[in-house]
Amino acid sequence: MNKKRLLSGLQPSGELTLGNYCGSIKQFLEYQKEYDSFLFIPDMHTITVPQKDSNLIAERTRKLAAIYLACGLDPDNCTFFIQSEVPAHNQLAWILECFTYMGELNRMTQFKDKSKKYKNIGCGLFTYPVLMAADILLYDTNVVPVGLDQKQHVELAREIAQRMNNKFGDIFVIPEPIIPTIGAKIKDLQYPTKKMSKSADDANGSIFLLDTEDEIRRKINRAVTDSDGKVWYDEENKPGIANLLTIYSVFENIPLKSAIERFEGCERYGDLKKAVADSIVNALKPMQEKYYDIIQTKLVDEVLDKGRERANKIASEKYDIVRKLVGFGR
Ligand code: AQP
Repeated sequence: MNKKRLLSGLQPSGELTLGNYCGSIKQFLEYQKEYDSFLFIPDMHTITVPQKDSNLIAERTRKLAAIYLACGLDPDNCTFFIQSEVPAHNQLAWILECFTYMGELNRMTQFKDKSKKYKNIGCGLFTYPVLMAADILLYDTNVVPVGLDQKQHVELAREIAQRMNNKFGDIFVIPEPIIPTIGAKIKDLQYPTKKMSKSADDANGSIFLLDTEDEIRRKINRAVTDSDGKVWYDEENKPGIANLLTIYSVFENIPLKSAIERFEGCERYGDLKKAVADSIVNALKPMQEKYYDIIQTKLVDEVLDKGRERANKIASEKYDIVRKLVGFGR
């Protein structure tokens, strides 16, 4: 029996963070055997906001693929590829744009949030949810594992797919988002009401997957908490502590409830911070060792070349169907 398809990606817009691990990679690891998984690197999405150094995009793309492999994602189960190497993404995005309403894009909260950060906003930032819809729909994707911030974009992809199906017949599979039960929104360690991001202004707020042990311990020690002095889970009134407990539960692989019970009655934030740092270091160390081996070899390029072939074949066939249905060609 053919496996159902999964598609997801991480942008090479900075160094990957714990948030990306908890919201995405952890889920890919869980699902890679069950689904025919397409894990792509959406480099075209990365230029929707200004990049300080464009040379870094290609470098981060290779690093990202090496991290996927080092985390245990298996090229026999997953197709890894780079978005800009598959032209059908662009081609389909244009058609989908013509079937998407301005009002729908105006409602996207990521656009509202990100556009506040920059002076001159490129049109790509406004329309990129449509490119994301093309990314998903080209592969007859059944499920899209994402963190909470991306759920709205998957819902838009569903909406566009339904609209096109109603007009042209069943062209697209309607995708479902999968949101992790814990870790769907890891917060910034310095501003614990904001999400942890690759491109945050203050690097002390984000733990990067390739941070050294000292850096990890230092950042967790400095994490902003509160003056109450008691460890318990209260997202609204104690966001810093709630975030640390969440990170702990993800990296210990235990339910949040068990993490909370483990620290019941604890009155020293230092104890919690030490346990969280230990847990992250233990989980990341083996991955980092593998990463530094893999990045020296040709494996990354071999895997990306093979992925490009497969992705191009599937995506160009789907684009060809849609292109004809909307009336293009002779
Ligand atoms: N803090 C987070 N907690 C849980 N999940 C997160 N994700 C991102 N941050 C968190 C999930 O990671 C996936 C990849 O996201 P992306 O690379 O496409 O871009 P993003 O969501 O914009 O991620 P960043 O890290 O915040 O990047 P920048 O700073 O460049 O904008 C998605 O599934 C996302 O939900």
